[in-house]
Amino acid sequence: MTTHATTPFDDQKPGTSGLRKQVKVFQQTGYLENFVQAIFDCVPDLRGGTLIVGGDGRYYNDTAIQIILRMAAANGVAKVRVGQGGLLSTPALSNLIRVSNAQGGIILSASHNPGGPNGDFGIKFNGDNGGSAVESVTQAIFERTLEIDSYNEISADDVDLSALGTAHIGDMQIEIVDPVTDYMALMETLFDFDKIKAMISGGFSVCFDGMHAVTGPYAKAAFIQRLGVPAGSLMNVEPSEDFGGGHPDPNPVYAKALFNKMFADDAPDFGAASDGDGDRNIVLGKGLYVSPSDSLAILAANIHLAPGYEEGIVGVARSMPTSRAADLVAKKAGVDLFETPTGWKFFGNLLDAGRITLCGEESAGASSDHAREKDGLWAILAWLNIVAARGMSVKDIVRDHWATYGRHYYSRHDYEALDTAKAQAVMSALEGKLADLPGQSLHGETVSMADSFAYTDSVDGSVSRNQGLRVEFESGSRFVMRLSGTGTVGATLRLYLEKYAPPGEDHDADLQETLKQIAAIADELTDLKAITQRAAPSVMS
Ligand code: VG1
Ligand code: CO
Repeated sequence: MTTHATTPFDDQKPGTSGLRKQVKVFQQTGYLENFVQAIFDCVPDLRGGTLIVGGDGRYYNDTAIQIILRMAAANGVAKVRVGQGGLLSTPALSNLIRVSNAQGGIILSASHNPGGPNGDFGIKFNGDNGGSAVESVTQAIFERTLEIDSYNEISADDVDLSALGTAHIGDMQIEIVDPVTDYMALMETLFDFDKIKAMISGGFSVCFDGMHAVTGPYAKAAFIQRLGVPAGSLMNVEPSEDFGGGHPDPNPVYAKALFNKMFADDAPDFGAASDGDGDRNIVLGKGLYVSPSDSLAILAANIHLAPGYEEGIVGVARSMPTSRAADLVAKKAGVDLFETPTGWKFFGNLLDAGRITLCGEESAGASSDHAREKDGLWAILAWLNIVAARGMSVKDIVRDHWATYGRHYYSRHDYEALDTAKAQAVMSALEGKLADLPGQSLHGETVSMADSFAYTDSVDGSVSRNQGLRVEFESGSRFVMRLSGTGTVGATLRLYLEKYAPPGEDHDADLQETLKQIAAIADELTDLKAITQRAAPSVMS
């Protein structure tokens, strides 16, 4: 074993989803190693234990895995299970931790951020429950990165990850596993594949966009091999190091090809896409995009139609900025609704404690107690199972949901790559006004509540503050503003807009038009456009 020097870095506080930086930053001597050594130092159970490693296949995935393998061997890990070709989707890795009784896993991904030598890279540690490490662990890892000045590594040749099998570095065993098998076995226990298959062979057409990212192999196994979807119905299902030069974020801008297809005259019955690491999903019907917040609510209202959820749900959780559509479903079902800060890690404790069955975020992530990560393909299969069980189109299911519960018009406006100081100035402008807002009337809307969201974990009692600014109105409308924790260039400001139309009211109005007034109030209170010098958001989803 050799010990190498590493320079501690003081700027690598991980964000919502692990440490994400530009590839160039990760390529600095000792940078990745610093973070990885901090993981081994802070999670002593890994010594003598099992570790799962894999990533979304982006540029630097292979290099990083070889480094991690040599460091794992030097730090006394007994066994590493790694996905063939270095690939593992985030939900599949989460599952593999659980089925392997591993002590943790390292996910190499920057999710929806672009890849390639000039793109982004990321690393995240998940604990033995399969979920993102809790804040106390991520904080300990971060603090450790600031103090260590060396890391351990065994010198060894690169391990061939291209074929299934076993290898060794020192005393450590490396098992190269198929990334798809265990995941598909889990899906088989949850959904009625035969029913979905019968619907597809009856002429129901499906289109899936893998965005050149990690879900390609999973989609081929599920859609082509298991469900009989024609191969030509799948787009971009070969993973590539730079995601085909694209941005693997399934939104109307970056998944434009899919959107165009689903809004064309000859649109398939069902369209879906997943992001870089396979944890997010979007679902579209003919001429309709299902808002992720609505998707969570509709899953909550219908998931009992899938065999794995026959007994119904025990509770639902959503991130704070996610629309309150799911709240109404939980209320009607008589189960608890939890509102957590943005970022999947906050769902873990609730899932482990058996308090919730489903959880989701407005950013196109949903999942259930089958995993401890959001799970893109799971959500897509859940939708297909529901469509098959109800015998209704996606559009009719959505419209029926609105007719029953009302519609939450909802949109997120992202202002990307802002000057950090300006983005902070916008947040401060609003924060300074919060206390005086209640009771004020703005453009005919009266403020009922305004605060900086703080969350108390009902399982372990931990408190997370400053999780976004929210302004609610008596009409039931609201807006939320927060800074992204996953961007790597400057700052990204997210403005979340929501307006509720109860059952019986118009549910067909233009989305952005409906939300215009709330957006204008947000702008007026923050001077957003004047401070950032941006006339319009970078992305509206
Ligand atoms: C974004 C989303 C958040 C999600 C996070 C990680 O975070 O808003 O809902 O949990 O990405 O998703 P932020 O801090 O940039 O708003 V993923 O698919 O990148 O694991
Ligand atoms: Co992701």
